[in-house]
Amino acid sequence: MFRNLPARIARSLPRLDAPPAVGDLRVALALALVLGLAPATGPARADGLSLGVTAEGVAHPMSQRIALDQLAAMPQAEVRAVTPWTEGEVTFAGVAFQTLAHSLGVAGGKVVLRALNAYEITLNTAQVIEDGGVLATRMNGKPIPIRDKGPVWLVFPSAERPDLASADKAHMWIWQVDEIRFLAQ
Ligand SMILES: Nc1nc2c(c(=O)[nH]1)N[C@H]1C(S)=C(S)[C@@H](COP(=O)(O)O)O[C@H]1N2
Ligand SMILES: [Mo]
Repeated sequence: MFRNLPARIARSLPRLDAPPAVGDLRVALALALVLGLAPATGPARADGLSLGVTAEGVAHPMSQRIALDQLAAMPQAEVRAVTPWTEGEVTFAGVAFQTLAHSLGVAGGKVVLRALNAYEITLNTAQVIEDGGVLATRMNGKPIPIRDKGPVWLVFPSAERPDLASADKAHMWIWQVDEIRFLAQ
């Protein structure tokens, strides 16, 4: 769907002369501007090059796929992590889960994360935020190949908080994330 993006952006960018009625609308428009996105037109398609983001039950529901380079254009966060799946201490960078949630006007409720391998799990949005979750797209400065659990991996600052990588938190480290769906709060 991104092949036609320039034309689609031109047709679909929010009107800047119309003041947003409510705060929710303002953040939704801000996100749309940051991402430069057109609304999704078809069913989400796993392609490993983009991330599906859906928000239901918010003032302005949305469902669209975000290209990885558009994710990289959003404010980036960095975490240092030690995990059972990596060697030594690694540095992850990407969009903080909190940044994405707040951009959409989502403050709580549940979130469903689905991976390229169809692994799906429902987490508590506030918990992911509190634990410092980051949607990592870079590991030690480099994009993460699918075979190394990329291109998007939900990670946590386990270097400073080893409990975040313990057995009872391991299920939160979803790799090969393909789709994030925020549910009604
Ligand atoms: N994409 C994806 N992420 C995933 C999983 C998975 O099957 N697919 N399993 C989760 C679970 S339940 C755990 S405990 C940890 C560790 O999985 P492992 O023990 O198979 O390495 O990864 C989590 N992230
Ligand atoms: Mo697990």
